[in-house]
Amino acid sequence: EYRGVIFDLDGVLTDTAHYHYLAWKKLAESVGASFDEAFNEQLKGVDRMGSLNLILAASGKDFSATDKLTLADEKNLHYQSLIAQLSPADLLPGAAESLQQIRAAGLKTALASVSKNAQAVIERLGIAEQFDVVVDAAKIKNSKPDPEIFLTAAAGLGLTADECFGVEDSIAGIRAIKAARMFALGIGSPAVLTEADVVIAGLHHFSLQDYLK
Ligand code: B16
Ligand code: MG
Repeated sequence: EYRGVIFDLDGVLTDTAHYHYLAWKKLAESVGASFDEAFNEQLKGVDRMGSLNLILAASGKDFSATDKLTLADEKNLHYQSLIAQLSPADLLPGAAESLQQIRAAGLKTALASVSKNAQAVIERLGIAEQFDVVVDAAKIKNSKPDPEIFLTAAAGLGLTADECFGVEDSIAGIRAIKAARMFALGIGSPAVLTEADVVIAGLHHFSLQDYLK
């Protein structure tokens, strides 16, 4: 029986995935690396330095550790300017209702985001109080697709992995959920999220009773 639901943030509860995309695209172009939507799918759910390393590898040039830190800061400043005006109106359709549905059914909720900006984002969205546990980059060593973030969230809820299921929009995130041996609900396209157990287009299609075991 499920007793907890663990949510990814970017691309699931709000469309910050689009802002990450815009910020990485600008950075990739500035270093002469090619960048498109398909490549961006590989970056979703991957932490800041991990994403930067993938982009720089595609540029074919060498960058020092100092250059990398400067580039990562540049991307983050651009990203932060894009999310400065986030408000509850930026919750994706069905996001608030899904959280309410889960909590009304007596299940717990956790957030599992590798973003260092996660806490600021949920505060601006007005949903920080809707989570029993928030696990972000500061609390884990290994980015998705490693299962650490989902296992840490389950442990924080006081639950075992098989008492939880995860909700994710990224390939790396679905892999992390499956590596944690949890049921994976994908948000997006079944053609992209091939390893998810069930895929829905968005949380406006979320129905808790469909996933209960
Ligand atoms: P930051 P998630 C991830 O968040 C994003 O999907 C990914 O695109 C981003 O690079 C990563 O956070 C790091 O974000 O630069 O803000 O620390 O999907 O796990 O909620
Ligand atoms: Mg995401």
